[in-house]
Amino acid sequence: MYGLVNRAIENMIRSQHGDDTWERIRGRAGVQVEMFVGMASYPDDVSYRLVGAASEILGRPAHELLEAFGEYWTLYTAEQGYGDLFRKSGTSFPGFMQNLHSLHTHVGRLFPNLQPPSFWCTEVTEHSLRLHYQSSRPGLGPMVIGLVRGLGRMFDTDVTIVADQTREQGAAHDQFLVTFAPRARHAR
Ligand code: 1MF
Repeated sequence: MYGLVNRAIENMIRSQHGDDTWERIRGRAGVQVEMFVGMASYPDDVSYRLVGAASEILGRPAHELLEAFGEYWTLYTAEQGYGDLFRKSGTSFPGFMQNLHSLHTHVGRLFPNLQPPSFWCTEVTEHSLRLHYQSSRPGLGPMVIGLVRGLGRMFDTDVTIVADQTREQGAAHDQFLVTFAPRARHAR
């Protein structure tokens, strides 16, 4: 995975738990790299080991950390110069969701080592949709829940997301039921 992902993991841990905890997690994960380069490719294993070690040291299940990381990723990348990418990919939450695939096609054209997952939507109504997620990487469904929640925050939209079918349970790919409503503005 691109170093940008590992850098985001590192930043999240450093900002929430401090530098010492990060060093312990990095050590437990057996990661020798002291500074991740955003545009360099690292084996996926590095990211999985970091999440596993963080889970042990922080005493939180990996799925919880992945979910938190998904939410962090949307904020982090928007802040790290990918804000334009987000703005070009949609002006509303449901619009963005339906553009996730073209966003990855676009990023994949710029960065040839990207192994982007596929996202597509079915059963779209005014307030709900079914999100399909297919990835070459196992176990990252919880991260998608966080990513979608992060997008909800970005678009001031209340979002509920529930995993409906999962690869762990034998489905061909993960599916989520997403309901959403623009957040009511406070009158004043
Ligand atoms: O293969 C990869 O390295 C990879 C890295 C990040 C593939 C996908 C992603 C993004 N994706 C992470 C979960 C992957 C799960 C999986 O593989 O099954 C999050 C996708 C996403 C979902 C909802 C909303 C927003 C999302 O991401 C937006 C995004 C996607 C990619 C980038 C930035 C924002 C990106 C940009 C530059 C990259 C790598 C990824 O590489 C760099 C970095 C710095 C300099 C040059 C290239």
